[in-house]
Amino acid sequence: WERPDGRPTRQRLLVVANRLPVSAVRRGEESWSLEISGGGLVSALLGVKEFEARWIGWAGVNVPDEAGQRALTKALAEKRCIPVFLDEEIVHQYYNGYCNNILWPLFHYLGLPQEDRLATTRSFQSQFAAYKKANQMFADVVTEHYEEGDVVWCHDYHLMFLPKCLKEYNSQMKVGWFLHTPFPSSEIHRTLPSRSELLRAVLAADLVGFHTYDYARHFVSACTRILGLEGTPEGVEDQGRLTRVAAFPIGIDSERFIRALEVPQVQEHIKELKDRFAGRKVMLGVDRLDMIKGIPQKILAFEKFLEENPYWRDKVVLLQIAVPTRTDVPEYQKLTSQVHEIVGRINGRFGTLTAVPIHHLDRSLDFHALCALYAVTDVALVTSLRDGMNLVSYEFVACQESKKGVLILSEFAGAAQSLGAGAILVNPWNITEVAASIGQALNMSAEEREKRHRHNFLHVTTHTAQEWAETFVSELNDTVIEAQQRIRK
Ligand code: ADQ
Repeated sequence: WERPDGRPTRQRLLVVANRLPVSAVRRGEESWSLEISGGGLVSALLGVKEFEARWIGWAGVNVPDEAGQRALTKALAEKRCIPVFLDEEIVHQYYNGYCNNILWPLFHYLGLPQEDRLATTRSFQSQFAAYKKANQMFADVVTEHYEEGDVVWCHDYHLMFLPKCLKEYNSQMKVGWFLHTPFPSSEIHRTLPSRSELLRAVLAADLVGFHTYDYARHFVSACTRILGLEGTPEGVEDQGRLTRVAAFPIGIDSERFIRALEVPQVQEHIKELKDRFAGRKVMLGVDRLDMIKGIPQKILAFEKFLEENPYWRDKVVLLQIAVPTRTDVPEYQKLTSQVHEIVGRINGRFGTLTAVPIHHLDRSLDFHALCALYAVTDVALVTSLRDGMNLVSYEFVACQESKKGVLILSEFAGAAQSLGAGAILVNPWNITEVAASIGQALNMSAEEREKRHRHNFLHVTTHTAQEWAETFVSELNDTVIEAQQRIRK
C-alpha cells in the first residue's frame, strides 16, 4: 500500500467498537493506569500482521473534565487506542437502554421490552435518539483520525448507524460492518420501531458480515421485505449500488490456548484440579451470566440427569463459571438470584457431607486458570438459547488434545454450524433431551470421542481469529475495488 505522499506502508485499519480493549482506572487528576483486556477480537487483530490496527471506542469510564480526557487520550495513544468520550446520560440511554435493553434481547429472539406500552414508546424514542447521537460521536472521532486509504471496520449492534454517518462524511471511505450477535429472522426484526432506519444505515457500508450464512440470509430478507430492495447472491442492491453481504465465521487464536497448556503454572493447576476431582467426571460451563446463555436450563438438565441416573450422583461434578455482566440491570440481577436458587436446591438435594454436585462461581477466571479447567473437563456444556457464535466451545476444543472430551452444544449457537459434526447438538429448551445427551457424553466410547474431537480440533486450529480478520478486510478491499470498476464501466 502507498500513502498519498508515496510512502509505502502497511494499510491502516481503524477498528471501531463500543468498548476499547482496555480497562482504564484513574489514579490522579491527570494519571491513568491501563490494562489491555483480552478477548477474541483483540487477539484476532494482534495476530494480523498485514495491517496496522488502531482502535476507536469508549474506554468504559466517565471522564467529565478536560484535563482527565487529555491525560487518558495520551495514555491510550501508546496502546494505539483512541477514546470516544460519552457522558453518563448518553451511556444510560444509548448503551444500557437502546443497545442492551432493546437490540440485544431482540437479536436473540427475546423480543422487545414488555413494560407499559406508552412508557416504552417514549423511552424508546429517547433511547433511539441517544443511539444515533452516540453513533455520530463515534463517527466524529473516526473522521478526525481517518487518512486516505484507511480501512474502517465497525463492530456490532452498538454501531449500526455508524456506516451511514461515515459515508455521509466521505463516500469514498472503505467501510465494513460486522455483527457479533445473531441477526434474527426478518419477522422478528420487523417488530422494531426503527427497523427501516437501522437497515438503511447498515446498508451504507461496502461490506456487511455475519458469523453464519443464516444470519446473512435473515438480513437480506429483512432488506427485501421491509425496505422492498432487491436481494442478490452478492448482497443487497439499491438503485444500482450493491452492499456486499456475506458470512465470515469468527475463530480463536487456537495456538495461544495450545501453548498455554505447556506453561508450568497451568500444568501445576491441571494437576491440582485432577487431584481435587479424582474419581469424578468433570462437566464444565463457562459463560457470561446472561439470559441468552441458557444457564438455568443447563442446570435443570443436569438435575434431571442426576434424578434419572442415581449411579452417577457421586461420580460427576458440574463446574459452572459465570462471569457477572450488566449487573446494574434488574433482569440480570433476577437471573443471578434464579441461578443461585436452583444451584442451592440441587446441591441440597443431591449433595453429601463431603461433596456437592454443582460448583457455581460468579466470577471471571484468568486465562491460565481457564485453560487448566478446559483441559481437565470431560464434558463441556454450552446451552445458549441463541448465540452469535460462542467462542467458549472453540476454546474448550483447543485445550482437549490429550483428554478428547465431549462438547454438548446448543443448536442455536452459531458454532453449531462449524462444530456440529463433532459435538452432540441439543435444543437447550428441551431439558429431557439435554439430560439424555449428558448420559450419552459420559458413556461415550474412547474411539467415538477421538473421532468427534479430531473433527472439531481440525476446524478450530484451521479457522482462526487471524484468518477471520484477514479474510474480512481483504474482502472489503476487493469489494471497494470491484465497485469502482463497475462505476467506471
Ligand atoms: P460473548 O457473548 O461474550 O461474545 P463468547 O463467544 O462465548 O460469548 O465469548 C466469551 C469470552 O469470554 C470467551 O473468550 C470466554 O473465554 C470468556 N469468558 C466467558 N466467561 C468467562 C469466565 N467466567 N471467566 C473467564 N473468561 C470468561 C459475543 C457473542 C458471541 C460471539 C462473540 C465473538 O455473543 O456469540 O461468539 O461475541 O463474536
